[in-house]
Amino acid sequence: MGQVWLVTGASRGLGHEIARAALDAGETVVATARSADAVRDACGGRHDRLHALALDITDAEAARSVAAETAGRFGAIDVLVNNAGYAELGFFETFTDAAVRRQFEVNLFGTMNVARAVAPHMRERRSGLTVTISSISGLVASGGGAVYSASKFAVEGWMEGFAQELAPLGIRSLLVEPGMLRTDFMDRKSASFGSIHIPDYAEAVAQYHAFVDGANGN
Ligand code: NJP
Repeated sequence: MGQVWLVTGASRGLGHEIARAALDAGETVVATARSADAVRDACGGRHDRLHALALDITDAEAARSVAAETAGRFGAIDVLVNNAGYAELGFFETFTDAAVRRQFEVNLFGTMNVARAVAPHMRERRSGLTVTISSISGLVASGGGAVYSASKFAVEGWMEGFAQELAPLGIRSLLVEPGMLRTDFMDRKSASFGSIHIPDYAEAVAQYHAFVDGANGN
């Protein structure tokens, strides 16, 4: 059975690749995304050690239930890959307040929901590894990435502190700060863009969109 991994955002992109690599290494993987079918399809159907579950990370109760089901069924959660996230791309003033809050709801509070659901199971066994996918944008911000960076800076601060609280209880933590990866991240399937038109930013925003379109898929 290997170790038991719980991966969020495993229907596509980095989460899917991590889930796949863990399966290939002989681990048992509970792979989640908002649709369990999407996870299963991405992994090419059924697999003995793959358990696909639906989890929208903004739903704290669902996160608790996925963690309980995983620990109940397999006796442990050895590795949590807290990966699910997306980007609100564009200039700060072009975002509604609701869009900014949605960014934090998923990237920060959603990621916290999953960690809060899993930590008790790891504490009970005095063992575990939490891997949190942050971003280079959690360390350095640039125009067009203000809102996304704000959410990932928050993830960095939270996780740097939480890691120290977990360490004495035998739980290791890893914060990952990737640069640009060739996933759906910059695609309109995943990313959202500021919706408010502000003439002062129009030219810069057009240049930024051209940059995103060029980077998408590369
Ligand atoms: O993105 P993408 P990545 N609840 O769009 C899921 C960070 N990062 O793999 O439900 C649950 O291909 C979504 O699932 P679905 C980035 O911030 C990336 O690149 O089917 N799941 C899908 O599986 C993120 O933290 C780059 O829509 C939710 C997955 O998340 C991580 O890497 C650079 C969800 C997104 O797959 C993985 O992103 C960087 C929700 N509410 C950091 N919302 C980069 N790619 O360049 C979304 O610095 N998902």
